[in-house]
Amino acid sequence: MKIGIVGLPNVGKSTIFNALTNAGAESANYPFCTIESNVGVVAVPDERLDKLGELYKTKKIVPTTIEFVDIAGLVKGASQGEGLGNKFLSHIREVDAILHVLRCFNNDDIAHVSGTVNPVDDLETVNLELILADLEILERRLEKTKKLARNVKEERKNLEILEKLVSELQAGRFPDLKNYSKDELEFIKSLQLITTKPVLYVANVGEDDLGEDNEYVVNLKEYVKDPNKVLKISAQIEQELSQLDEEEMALFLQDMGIDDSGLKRVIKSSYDLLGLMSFLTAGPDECRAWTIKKGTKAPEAAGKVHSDMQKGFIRAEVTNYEDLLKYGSEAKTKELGLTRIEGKDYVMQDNDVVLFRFNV
Ligand SMILES: Nc1nc2c(ncn2[C@@H]2O[C@H](COP(=O)(O)OP(=O)(O)OP(=O)(O)O)[C@@H](O)[C@H]2O)c(=O)[nH]1
Ligand SMILES: [Mg+2]
Repeated sequence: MKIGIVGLPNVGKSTIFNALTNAGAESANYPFCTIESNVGVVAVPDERLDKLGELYKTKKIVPTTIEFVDIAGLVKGASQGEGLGNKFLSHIREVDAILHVLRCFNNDDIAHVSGTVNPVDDLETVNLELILADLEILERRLEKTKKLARNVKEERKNLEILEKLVSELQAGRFPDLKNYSKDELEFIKSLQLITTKPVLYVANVGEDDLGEDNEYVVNLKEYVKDPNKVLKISAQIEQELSQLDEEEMALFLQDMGIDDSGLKRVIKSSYDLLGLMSFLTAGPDECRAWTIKKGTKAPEAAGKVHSDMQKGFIRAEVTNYEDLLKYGSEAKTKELGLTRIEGKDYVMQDNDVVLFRFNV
């Protein structure tokens, strides 16, 4: 999974990126500090893997990973070349989801490009630039497709979709994906439009504002409407947290009255937003987590592990992680009838520890 970070300059994108990835990207108190994009990969923290590792005396633990891409700041008029322009958006065309960072902290020492802190205005500014950048791409594609559509039937369908997308963007809003069929969505995905990707708005608040929502966050949540799409984080605190070991982190979080680090919350929200889950494989050689879409059936999940396992899929032997932990071994859960044999129509569930049987 890949996640791209967007926002105005100097709002804390690189600070959050660093806190999440420990990648040490440059972050400083001036706009356009980031010019070239930064890429960092993080392991998705999963305590189940550590527990399984102990149980199986595993040689290797392999968490699933997420890649974050931190890019330059967008400003009003970027599509006309203002600031650093918008060409750098190409670095996030391939991502699965967008983190849109909004400044929700007061600090006179940190310059705001428009002079006042107003996350709703900022959100509209950046979203408009994303819309304009996608329109640029669509208009070029539209020209090409119009020519092709004269002879190719398939392209006539695409032309219709392109026109519908353009009209939504021209009206100043992100395309509503509910209005498109599954086939149409497939084509839309291939266009790599930023405005059709799921977005998580990150409210970057001051260190004292993690408890109750400050006025900026209240306004932002009201504007965005769906509270699940707004995640409150203090970039500065996350930066400090990322320097601590696990024990110190737990104490620090307790002191601050928060449950989880920003990384864990970003990951959890992104999984929810994208409809993802992970299943586990476990054994003495390796304990590993695998990311799949919710609703994935066993053979397709097996294909994540190895394409042969999907091709030659016979069955899945599934044990619930909690059961495995409680009874201490697969032999015991088998004896108790808690390890189930599932066929090709089985839909993978949370906490499944799986052994795929296959034949090639
Ligand atoms: N007080 C405070 N300062 C912050 C916070 N987050 C970021 N900053 C500061 O704001 C400045 C800009 O942060 P960056 O992370 O470089 O911002 P950016 O969005 O990557 O900026 P560009 O790369 O220029 O687009 C730095 O001096 C940070 O230390 C925060 O939560 N609180
Ligand atoms: Mg930056």
